[in-house]
Amino acid sequence: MLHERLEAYACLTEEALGRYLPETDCAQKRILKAGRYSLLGGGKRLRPALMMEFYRLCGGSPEDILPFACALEMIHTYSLIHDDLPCMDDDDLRRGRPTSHKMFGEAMAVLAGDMLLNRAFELMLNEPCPNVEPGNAFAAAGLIARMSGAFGMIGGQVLDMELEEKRESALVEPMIELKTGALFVAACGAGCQLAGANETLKNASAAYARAIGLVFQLRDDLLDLEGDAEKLGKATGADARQHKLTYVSQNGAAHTRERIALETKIALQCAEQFEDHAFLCELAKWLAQRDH
Ligand code: GRG
Repeated sequence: MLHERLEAYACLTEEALGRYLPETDCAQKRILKAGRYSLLGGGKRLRPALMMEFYRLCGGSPEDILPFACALEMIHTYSLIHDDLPCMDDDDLRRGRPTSHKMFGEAMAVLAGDMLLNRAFELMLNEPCPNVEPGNAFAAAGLIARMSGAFGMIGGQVLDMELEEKRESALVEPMIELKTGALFVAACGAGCQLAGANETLKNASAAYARAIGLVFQLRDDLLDLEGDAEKLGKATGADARQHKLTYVSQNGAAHTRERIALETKIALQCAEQFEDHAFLCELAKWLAQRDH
């Protein structure tokens, strides 16, 4: 059931992403080509799936909120393009293909990321969502904006840079919570908010998101250590090569697995606050042992 529903959400998302960023015959078409290359080039589409699932659990039909689900995927994709740049992680491969700057050059990759970020906000503001109350749409866009910025994903990237300089192990968990966790909080929280869910459900979704965000990143760290580069679509061993301070380098693989198990248990408890929680539970368990 998990993989069928993930696939259904991914299909909905991909069809809409193609529509929301069409190839257009204009003088500046190179930027659209670069944006589409990264946006439509694979990816698990986890954040849109989470947003649509929480919206469904709170009483809505997933396709009602495609502009928001696609906006979040655009923000996620922009962060990956920028994260791969020579001035950041300097990676050659992403989702099994050359990174944006390898394909289009560094300047165009910076612009492609910026363009996707702007298009995301344009979608949330301009694309009609007739079954969503405007107040809920504003609040969801506000949450997504905050979780993408200095108190969310970008803040996490800054902590990651601070970590490289200061090597303060106390920064590792806050860095993960922001850099990786914040977009999961945005996905789950926006799904609930767009449906007008009550505070109890919104809090449960935030706690679930926090737990799976940690599980996701710890699993990512383990995969970098011992995963299969072909399945992952990117090189492994980067953290060790760059002497990065990560949860795994700090605590070891065995303790990391124990922490993953603990956070998965927390995620399952949070999921149980929703009536039809099978997908959320299966997703949390899969994230704890994924191989890509
Ligand atoms: C603004 C210059 C500038 C940079 C932004 C914020 C940022 C740089 C980077 C953060 C991006 C990042 C690598 C976050 C870590 C989370 C992570 C492991 C993302 C990969 O997510 P998946 O596995 O990717 O869901 P797919 O390819 O499946 O979509």
